[in-house]
Amino acid sequence: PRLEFEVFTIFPEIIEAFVGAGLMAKAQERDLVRVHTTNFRDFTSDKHRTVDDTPFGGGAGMVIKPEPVVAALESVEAERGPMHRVLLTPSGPRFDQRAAERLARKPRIALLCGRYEGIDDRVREGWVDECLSIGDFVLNGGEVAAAVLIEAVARLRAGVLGNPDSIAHESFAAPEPELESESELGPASPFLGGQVLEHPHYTRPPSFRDRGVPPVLLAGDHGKIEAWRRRLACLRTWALRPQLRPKPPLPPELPRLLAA
Ligand code: 6GU
Repeated sequence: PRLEFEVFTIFPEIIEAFVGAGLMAKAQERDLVRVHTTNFRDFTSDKHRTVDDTPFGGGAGMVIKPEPVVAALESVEAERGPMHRVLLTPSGPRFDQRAAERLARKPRIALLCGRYEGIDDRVREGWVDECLSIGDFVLNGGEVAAAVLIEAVARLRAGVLGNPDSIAHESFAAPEPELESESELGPASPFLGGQVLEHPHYTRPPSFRDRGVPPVLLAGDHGKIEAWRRRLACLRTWALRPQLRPKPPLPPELPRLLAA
């Protein structure tokens, strides 16, 4: 089953450059993913193709007018079918791995990218299924956030990732049907939401500018290597992601995971 994104923006070239390279380009060539872009400006009716206007009530900045946004949505849905409609806005709930997994189960996703002070809020009120933000910082527009979301969601679909082998054996649990298993943040761990950071990785040379590699990785005992990796994943998550720490009562398997 193919995954389709419909991106609505006044800068389609940002999205097209992003999906035109690397694994996103490959996934599109193989027709695992399709990304369409629609320019709000093509749905204006004045000579200057105006998409924005000053805010009612005054204040700084400009607001994207509702008419071209809704006209663009309705046109694309009439042509290519209904979509799960996502508005990218810094005021939305945080986009995280759980949201990526949820969106990876949708067949068609619309991403609405604001610019300026945002899109007239009546669009959100009447024509949007959910809002999402990629973090507590301000971007000039939603295009980079859309690229982040597309990459995080598309790589969960079967076949999109470069080498599924390298991920499958790192996962602590069986993958969901049609979803690739995860590496950096995986399911099934004692941490909140099952999310755990990946263990450290090293490759040749075994000594680089006086810095060695943990000896257990060079000794060839794969049982010990797996135990070390699980321990380091737990330690890293505990130390670097305090918000993912399990709340008491601690899961009984934790002491064993952290034992040397
Ligand atoms: Cl989704 N949009 C914008 N403009 N800024 C953001 C964001 C989104 N997420 C974090 N900052």
